[in-house]
Amino acid sequence: MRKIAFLYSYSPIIAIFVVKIQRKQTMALIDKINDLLGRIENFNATSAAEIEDFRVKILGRKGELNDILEEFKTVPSEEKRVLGQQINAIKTKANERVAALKEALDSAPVAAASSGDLSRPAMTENLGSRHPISLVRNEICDIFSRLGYTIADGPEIEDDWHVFSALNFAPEHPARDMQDTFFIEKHPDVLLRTHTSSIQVRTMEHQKPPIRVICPGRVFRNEAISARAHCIFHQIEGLYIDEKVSFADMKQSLLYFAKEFFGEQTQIRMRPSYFPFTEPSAEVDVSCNLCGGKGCNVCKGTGWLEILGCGMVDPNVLEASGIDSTKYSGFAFGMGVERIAMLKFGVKDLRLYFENDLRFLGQFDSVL
Ligand code: 2NL
Repeated sequence: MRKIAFLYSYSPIIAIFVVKIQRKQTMALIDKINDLLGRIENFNATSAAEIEDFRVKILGRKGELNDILEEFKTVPSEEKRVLGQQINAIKTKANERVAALKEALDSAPVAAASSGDLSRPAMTENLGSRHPISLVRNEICDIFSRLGYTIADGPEIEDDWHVFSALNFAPEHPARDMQDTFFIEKHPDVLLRTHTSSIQVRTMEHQKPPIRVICPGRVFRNEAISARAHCIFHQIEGLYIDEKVSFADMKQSLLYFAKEFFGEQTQIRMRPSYFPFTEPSAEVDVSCNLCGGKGCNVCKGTGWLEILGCGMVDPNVLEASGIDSTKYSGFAFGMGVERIAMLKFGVKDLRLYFENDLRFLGQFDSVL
């Protein structure tokens, strides 16, 4: 170019020629600038890799913008100002476009995922939380594990023997009625267990004392669904059989459980009750830890909350499962997990446990 300038200073004809060539070069550069501007404005990308390719191709060291700057050096000085401004504007536009596309991509990781882009930022994981019924069941099982109980499991579809007959239910007991129990295909010997005692019967049939088992599980009763009742719910039962197991052993074990679960200040009281499978039987209440025993709307002014039923295993039940009732004695207890979880968490309507509303379920994991 210096050579041309040199010639140009010597010959007016050559000078006109040179000016014409320069004009043509400038026009070509203006076309290039406009073309690049159009491509920057229309550029779109669905992946970070595409954006980076675009950035290198336009703004990189060997990119199109540097080519244009190289050509810009030959532009006559009177046109440099306007063209220079345009080139600067392109650079800004290109940088802005890259930033805007990156931003859009970061805020739409799902779209990036569907494009299979491995360089996309990780999507935030929703970790979920444990169900309140599982939390309470696990804590109750843990407490009894510390007393030497092992966890036992059994079938949800049962027969009459393991749910009723072995447990000393009279042949005409109302629990056996179709109104209360779900029978499968109306068969009198295929039914859904109404309590987890059937697991304990199976344990007694297969194990010799000493027996210490805790039996958590789902149970089924033919009941209308309401705030206080459901046809499917969760129970935990426990059984302890050995020589010379006494009512006092039961009382101390259940007091230990109440203090571990509800707090050291908790007291218990026992009221006489009746179950076909235990004699004597009792209901256990814990002191209300909301009002400290003074009486509030949760304990309905009594200062006490009912949490479980228990009793000394009826000798008929031991004998039915092949255990010598003259040598061994034992106690058993049962509680509803939904009810305990309602007391622990202040849940007012049992149906919430079954609706799987994430706003409800997300509240419990950190509590225990
Ligand atoms: C309650 C009361 C109870 C039992 C369950 C039991 C099991 C066997 C033998 C004797 Cl194999 N008893 N279980 C005993 C007393 C009470 O449950 O209110 N449950 C929700």
